[in-house]
Amino acid sequence: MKKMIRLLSSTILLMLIAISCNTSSLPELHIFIWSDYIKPELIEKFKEKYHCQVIVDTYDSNESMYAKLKLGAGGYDILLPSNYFMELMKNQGMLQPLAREMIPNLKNLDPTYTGLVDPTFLDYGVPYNISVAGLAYRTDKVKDMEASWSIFGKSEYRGRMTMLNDIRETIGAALRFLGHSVNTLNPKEVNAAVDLLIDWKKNLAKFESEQYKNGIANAEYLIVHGYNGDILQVMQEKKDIAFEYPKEGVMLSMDLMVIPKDAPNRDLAHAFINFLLEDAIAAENMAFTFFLSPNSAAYAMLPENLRNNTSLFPPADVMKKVELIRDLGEQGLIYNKGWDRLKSER
Ligand code: SPD
Repeated sequence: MKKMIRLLSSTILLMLIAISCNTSSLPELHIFIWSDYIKPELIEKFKEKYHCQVIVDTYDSNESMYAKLKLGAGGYDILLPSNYFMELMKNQGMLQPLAREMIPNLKNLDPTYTGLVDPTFLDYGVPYNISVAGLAYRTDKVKDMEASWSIFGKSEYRGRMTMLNDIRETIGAALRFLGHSVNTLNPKEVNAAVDLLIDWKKNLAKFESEQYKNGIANAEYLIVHGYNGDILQVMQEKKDIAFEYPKEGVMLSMDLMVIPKDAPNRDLAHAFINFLLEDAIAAENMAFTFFLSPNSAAYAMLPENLRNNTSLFPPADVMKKVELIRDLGEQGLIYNKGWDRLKSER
């Protein structure tokens, strides 16, 4: 019996080595992307179609992705910064221009959304998803919900609420509440927003951008500031959760697929971008991530419940009050300083 087990284990070991030898000769695509942001089966489809390996690393904020790259992490072929980080990275020479002729599916993009950014932007990045952050709450526990950023000022929910660990989104929420632009460069306005957040912080469990999904699913948190697609993902499993766009207005950001300057596999990176822009692939991905991919050709392929979903496609009255978060250059450092002040406050 022992002999049999030993024989079996060495056969398994040999099989594993054979598999790793086979795959190690395949070309590799390294992607660095937000968590829960791509359907895993699509990665498998891409691997089969292009006979390659795909290695996926994830991050939970633009800031952490950027810091990791600045600390020397390299070897990535695809990154997914939001528009305002893409601009910063482009200006710092961290990205390479795209070979548009290698991405014929660019024709599928929806001009309603691509038109939100300067056209020269699209020389370096291809819009992947649009996200709009808002408020999610437990309908079984919160009976007096008001679709207002001021909800975080309510001590009644102390310790059961979270806001995003995202500098521009969170300071932006307070700016909108105070009636200012999310792109203001007026230090007084930014400071007033930070003061307000310091006040709200007393009621928050934490600033967090990933675990809040589980937290609201299991009712550890009752009200969370979250990205619309992330919340919609949770709502598929839990029926006692609703999503609202605060009445004072919301921020929109566009995450774009970009290729770093030193990408080891530029051709495969272009193939990957083109693959994700295929209408059926984009529709399948949207039905998994619940984020809006600005791909007009894909909309008709979405399941009925998503085609008319206002959390996915913000309605006209919300779009009227939406502001795109923009890169503010050096002057934007007032937001980072404000954020440090907020974080250091007890
Ligand atoms: N779970 C991934 C969510 C990513 C959404 N986009 C982030 C935009 C930041 N402003």
